[in-house]
This record gives sequence, structure tokens and C-alpha cells, in this order.
Amino acid sequence: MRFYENPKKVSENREKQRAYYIPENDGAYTLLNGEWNFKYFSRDVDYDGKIENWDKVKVPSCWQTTGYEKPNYTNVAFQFPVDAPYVPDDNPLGVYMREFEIDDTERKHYIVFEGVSSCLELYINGKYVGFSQGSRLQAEFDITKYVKKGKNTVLAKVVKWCCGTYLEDQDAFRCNGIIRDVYLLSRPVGHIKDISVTTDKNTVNVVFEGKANVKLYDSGKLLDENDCNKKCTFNVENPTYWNAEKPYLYTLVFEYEGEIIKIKFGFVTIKISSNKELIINGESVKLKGVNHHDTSPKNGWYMTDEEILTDLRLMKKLNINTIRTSHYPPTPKFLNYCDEMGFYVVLENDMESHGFCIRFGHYEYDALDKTWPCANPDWDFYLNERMERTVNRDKNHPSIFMWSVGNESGYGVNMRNMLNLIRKLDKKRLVHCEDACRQIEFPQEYEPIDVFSGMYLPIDDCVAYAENKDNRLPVFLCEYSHSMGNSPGDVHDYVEAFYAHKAFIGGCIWEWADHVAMDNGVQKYGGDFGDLTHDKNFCCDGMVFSDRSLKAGSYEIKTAYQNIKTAYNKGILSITNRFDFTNLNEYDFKFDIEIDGKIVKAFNKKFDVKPKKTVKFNLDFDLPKSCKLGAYVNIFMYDKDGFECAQSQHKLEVEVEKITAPKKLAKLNEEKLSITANGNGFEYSFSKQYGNFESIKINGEEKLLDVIKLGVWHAPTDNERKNKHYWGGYDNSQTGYNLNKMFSKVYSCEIKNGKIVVSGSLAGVARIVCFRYTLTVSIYENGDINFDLKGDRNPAINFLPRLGFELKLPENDDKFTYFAYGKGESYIDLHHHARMGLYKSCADDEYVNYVKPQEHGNHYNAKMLDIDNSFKFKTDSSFEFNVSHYNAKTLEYAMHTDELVKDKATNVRIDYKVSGVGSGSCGPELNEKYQLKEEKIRMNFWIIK
Ligand code: IPT
Repeated sequence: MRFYENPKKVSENREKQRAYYIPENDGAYTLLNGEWNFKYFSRDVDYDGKIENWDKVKVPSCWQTTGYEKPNYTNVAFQFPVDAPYVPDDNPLGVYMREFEIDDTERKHYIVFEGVSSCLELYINGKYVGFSQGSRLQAEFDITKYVKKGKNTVLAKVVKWCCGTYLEDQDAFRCNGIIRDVYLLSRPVGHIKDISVTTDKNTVNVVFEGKANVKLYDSGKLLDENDCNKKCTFNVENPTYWNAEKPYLYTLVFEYEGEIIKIKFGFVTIKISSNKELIINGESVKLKGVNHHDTSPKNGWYMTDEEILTDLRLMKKLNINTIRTSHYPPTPKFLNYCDEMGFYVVLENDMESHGFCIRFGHYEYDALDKTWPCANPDWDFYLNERMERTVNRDKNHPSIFMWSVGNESGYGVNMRNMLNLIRKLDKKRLVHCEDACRQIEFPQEYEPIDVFSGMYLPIDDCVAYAENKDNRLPVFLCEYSHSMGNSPGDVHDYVEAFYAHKAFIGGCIWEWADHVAMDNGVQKYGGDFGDLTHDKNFCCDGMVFSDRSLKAGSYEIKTAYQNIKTAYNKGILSITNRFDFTNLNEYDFKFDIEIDGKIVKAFNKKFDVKPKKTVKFNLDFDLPKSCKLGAYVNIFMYDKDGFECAQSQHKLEVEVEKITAPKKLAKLNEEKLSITANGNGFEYSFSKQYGNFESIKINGEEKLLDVIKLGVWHAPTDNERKNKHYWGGYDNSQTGYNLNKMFSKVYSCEIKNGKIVVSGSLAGVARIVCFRYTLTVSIYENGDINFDLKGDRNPAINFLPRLGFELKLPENDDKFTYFAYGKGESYIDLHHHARMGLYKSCADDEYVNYVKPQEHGNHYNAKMLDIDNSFKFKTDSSFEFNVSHYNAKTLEYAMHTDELVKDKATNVRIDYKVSGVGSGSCGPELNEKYQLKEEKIRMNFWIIK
């Protein structure tokens, strides 16, 4: 056994974990980030203690982003055989070395590593100091006796794998190296060690190791001062409580022999009420959260302060109030920012051993098997050690309201021991363990947990659990709404369910940002680097793109999470305040009345509305009797900086004028293979062979590059990854409905009562008919065309991706105006971020740069689409449309964006319906109400010349 393969001894000479702080007096802190000497060995055994030609690397960094190793993304699978606690004999090693100065040998000197993957062996001036495991946990070493005045050297040996790697099987690119800050602390002899700050009503309890003068400040104002030995208490009259909306912090300043340590803390109370609500400071709170991984397209696991702040600022803008630090503690600074900016944090231990699930070559959650670390007695010590380090590092953060023992690690007695350990260390915060809820063999209700935690559970199951009076626990979804690619389509429904059910306290979307590895400007993922095992693009599942730019799904989440809920009924608008601690009088409201895309009235208002209360007011506007496209009221909420925090729209009761059909039909000429019609400025030819127009000439100009087709296929979205194999033909000749390999059959095409009537069907190769229809096409004297489609969907197929007409227009006929949900893409289940209105766009602007190309750019609930210099589509009901320079096949088969080749055409889809996007790649199947599932299909629209 190598020394790093022993789960019973995972450190040597490391300091006992204390609360995180950095002394602030001059000279106390020396950051060692920056250029280090570095040497990479593909086998640790090849290092003989001598290195002559050092490379230079920046620390912190990862071997995989500095070119020493190729990026490897794997989700569940370990990178090596499952033979715990052993790791491969050929274990890569990185040796890091640099110099540092010490100018005072009368003091105590420490070196702190905030994160080293997978583990660290430390040498100072050539002498072994100790070692430490735990990639995202802090390792502090007392190096006083190893240093000398003047120049010193630090050398860190970092191996790729150790037994701890079995506990760090998180779903992400696997990275190694010194991944977080490294610094020296110079401290007075006899300095303070651990500090713990808790509050109880008006009292602040301070417990610490050592002696100090302790001052308590409120916004720079000294409240009290004490000379303390090991502990002291302070009283604060009427303290201002901390919450995520108004994060209020007090400061304790500890002074000992010139050393100054500041601890910011907050007053906050957390409990679950008897009706299973989450109560923070006496208010029932809903958790509108997200899972945050440390991921940077540039630096891998290392996130700079600026990158962290970018994430947190953006989360605030997207109305997120909760973060689960999936699946490990972040760098401590992250939590300082959470305290200051206001987030409720679920702080997760660095613990995941998901890979045991697939050790037999299939996925099986047999986590009661003793070989899993969660149940194996050999691992009990190590699991508890990790948990203790986590809680002790972060216990003073007011933002943390719940501890989590880890993720996807099974539930055995070792996990229960971790839960009990948290209970012992922290009596105030809640405790989370999703695995405890997963194992039905355990009476989960009696386990030491505070929430019933699930992943990706359907809304109905959550509601049933929450409403069952026999259940002790509220429901918290530690993961939901898998935001992979074009999605999520279900977040709005989940959030409404949180608000409708007291014991459904919220959840965290999976996940914050796409993980990618950049390769010559192209975003790459699993399988792109000759990986032994990988999970393709399953890491590209962020609610924001890897560069933190936003997609429609980001705005959909922002809207679902917004802090107002509006309604409209007969002239009366109501606005409900969904904040828990904020009056709406801190915001400005603007209202637009928009008729046929024109704003006919706009006004601003302010409201005094307490949390959870509703205000109603009369719109006070004389609506016209009718309009041409639609009348709406738009509502916008702005913060004091003018940033739009919330928006919504309601339809007004104004009748929309119906399209009047021209009086006379055009004369049709029937030939062997076609039916033609000519008139003033138009010449049409309808193919009897294919049952649709093959030529539409307007003023002598051909507007079709191909015959118009009926189709049901689109390039599958990431969230259709399971359905895609059911719908399409991919793997072999015997599975899938082959909807992507479609035949169109025309049984008859004839003229009846001056109209063209087609009877036809669609079917995938080697499969039954999926859609049988009659299409009646009326061509009018002025050139206007009406399409009337009546059809039957074959119920043997669960539902269809879409159904509608596909047109190929000339390449430059790609600019258009539309009246539908815009701007930006919208789907039946992803349109709350968008508003009905009149918009202009073009095919290129409709393109969305998803990491794996896929269906995108749809517009839901369209009433009109007017292509510049071409024709206009209109309807009295609604259709969905899509305009793109890419065809479905190109998008379907391209694995990366650089493989996309534009068509020399503009592809236009006019659809009866497009199924919703959902979040089914990991979540439940698309909700039936968003599926194109109806058996009787009727669609009517016009092409107006
Ligand atoms: C779940 C994991 O907890 C998370 O880390 C991530 O892998 C996510 O799914 C998928 O992107 S595990 C899943 C098998 C439910």
C-alpha cells in the first residue's frame, strides 16, 4: 500500500481545522500565488528528488488547463478501476517549488493551501513537513521549525490520485494541481486558533482558543469591547437580522499582540415550522436556488476572485437566492461574498462516490453494499474527518443555513455518523443528505436529517410528499430542472408549486454554468481528447453558458424566480410581493399598454406592499373594441439602478379581427404532375406527386428552392437525449420510429370545388404511419393561399417533436417581422421570459450557440410572420415558427459548433405545434401538457402574398 492509499491515515502534521480567517495586520499574510517552478511526471515513481530543468507555471492552476494533461470529463465513472482504496500504480505527479522570504523568526509561521488535487506532500527547505488529502479542503501546516531568516523554499508534491479520489467523484472535468490560493501566515506566539461565533436572540457568543481583546462593531461603530480568555459574550440591543435580501453583518475584531482578526457575522434564525415551512428569522422562505460548481473555461477548477464575483453578481440579477455548493466547499472567499451579497447557502462536504454505481458495468444504486465507503468501516474515520473539517472551516458564515454531507455517495452507517457529527458540532443549522432519502431500506423519516431531499423528482411526487401529513420533513429538491442546452422548460411550474405548498420549500437548479474545455476557440467536452471513459456533453448543462453569457433558459429562470407575481382580470391588475423581507416600495414599476405591437400608453407607479402582500389597481384605460394582432399590458419592475428585475405580461380583452378570405378562388389548371394557378403578380405550381407547392413565383421571382414539405422532426435538444432514440433511428434497424428518416406518401391529390385536396401520410423508414392527413389548399384570385390541415396522429408513438410545414426560401429572404413570443426563442414551456409583441429579426440572429448544436430559435404562439420581400404567414389561431440558415440534419449530426455549415437557403418552419423543451435529460419526462400528443390535429393559416 502506498502512503496515500490509506483511508485511516489521510494527513500528517496538518493543523487541526479552525474557522477560516486571515489576520489583517501588516505582514501577517503573504500570498504565494504566482509563478512557481514545476515539473510533471507521468509516474510518481520517476521522481528521484532531483529536478534540474524546471518549467514555470502559474499557481493556482490545473494540469489540464496548462497543457500537462488532456481534459477528461466524466460524470459517474471513475478514471481508474474500482478497487478502493487503491489507485493506479502509474500515478502522475506534479512537483511545485518556489522561494519565499521570512524576516522574523520570533514569530509562528504557517503555510495554508486552500485546495490541492488530489493530495499534497509538503517539504520546506528540503525537509518533509507533512501531507494532506481533501482536494477542496484547507490544509494548514506549522512550518516555524523548518524556516530560517531570509530565503526559504517550499516544495509541494501533488499526485493525481489518492484514496480520497474515491470520495471526489463529482460530475465535472477532472482536474489536478494546486487549484486554490496558497499563502503564508506570520503570527505572534500564543496566537488565537479556532474561533466560533454564534448568536442567540440578542446575545453573541464567542468561543475561541487563546486570549484577545475583542471589539464588536456595527457598521464601523464600536458597540462593545472585552478582554476575553477563551470565551466572551456580547449583547446587541435590537439586532438587525441577516437575510439573503438584506444581508446585515456585524464585525468582531480580535486583537492579540498586534495581530488583528476580523470575523463578520450575522444574526439569523433557522427552523422548520410545525407545518413544515422553512422559517428564517420568523418568515417563511422559499429557496430559489442553483447548484454551483467551480468551473472556468480558462482555469478549470481555479476560479479567480473576479470570476467568482461575476457568478454571484449574475445570480443576484437572475433572482437566485440560494446556492448549493455542489459538491464540495468552495474557496472560503466565495462564502464571504455570499455573506455580504446575500445568498442562502447549502454548504456541501467534499464527498461523492457515485462511481461505485457502475462498477459492475451497469447502473445500480446498491449503496448498502459494504464495499461503498458510506458503509465500509475502514472509511468511517475518513468520512467524518472530511465533515469535521468542512464544518469547522465554515461555521461562522451567516449565509450557510444547511450543511450537506455530500452527493451521490450512498447511505450507510458512516453517512449517519457524519450527520450525527454535524448535529454535535452545530446545533443551529439544518442538515441535508439526499442519499438518506433515496434508500427506502432506511426509515428515512427517522434519520438525523431536516429535509426530504430529492433530485429531479416530478412535481406531482413532491407535492404528494409535501401534502402527506404523516411525513415529518419538508421537501427540498437539491437538484431539479436540468438546464442542459435549450432548456429548462419546467422551472416555472416547479416554482409555482413551491409557492402553492407550504412544505415544498424550494430547490436548486442543476446547474449554474456549462463546463467546457476550450480547444482553438471551440468548446469541447467528454470524448474529445481521447478519453478512456467519458460522458460526452453531459457537463454542458448550465443555466448560463460557459462564458457566463445568457440563454433563453437563463431568462426563463430569472422570470420564474422573480419577486413579484402578477395577475389581470377585467381591468384590475394585481401584484403580489414575493420577497420575504423587502417592501416593493424599494422598486419602480412601469406599465405599457401595447396594441398590435405599438405602445399606446405607458405609465410609472410606486407601491407600498409588504412582503407576501398583494396590491390591486384599476388599469384605467379605455380599450378599443378590436385590434389586428393582440392587446397586452406589460409590467416591469426596476431596482434603484434602473435594472429590470422582473417583468410580466397579460392579455387584454380586445377582440382580434379575423382574416377575411378574398371573394373568389383562382382558376386552377390541372396537368399530369401539377396543378397551376396564375394571376396578377403570381404564378404557382402545386406538385401532385408531393402534395404541396413546388413553385411560388411572385412578380416573376421564385420564392421556393424546394417543394414545401410536412415534417415532424427537429434536431433533438440535449433534453431529448432519451426520447431521441425512441423517436429517431440511430442504433440499429430495429429500434426507434425513424422519424428522422421520413417518407411522405400522397394517396390522392385532386381539385374539389375549386380547391386542391391532398390525402397523405408520413412514416419513418421501416415503420408504421405516424401521421395521416387531408390538406385542403385554397388559392384565391389575388394570390392569397389558405392551408387547412386535418390529421390524425398515430397514438402508438408517445408524442411528436413537432408537426408542421417546412419551406426552403432563397438565402437572402432571411429577414422578417413577426408577432409572437419574442424576442429570443420561446417554446410552449419556455416563454415566460418572452412577451407577445411585434419584433424584427433575421436568420442569423435566431441562431443560438449551444455547445452541442441542437433545435433552437422557435417562436411560440405566433399570429403573423412576414418575411421581407417575400410572403407573409397569418392565422386566426396561432402557429409556431422557426427561421434558420441551418437545416435539422446539420444541427442533429454536428457535435460541435465548428462543424456547422450554413445552407445556401433560408429554412422556414410553420408549425402546428412544437413539443416543449422540458428538462428530461436528467429530470422527468416532459409534462404531458407540453407534449404534442393530441390525436386529432387541425391547423389553418394563410400565405398572403
Ligand atoms: C446528479 C448529480 O448529483 C450531479 O452531480 C449531476 O451529475 C447531475 O445529476 C446530472 O447533470 S446524478 C443523476 C444520476 C441523478
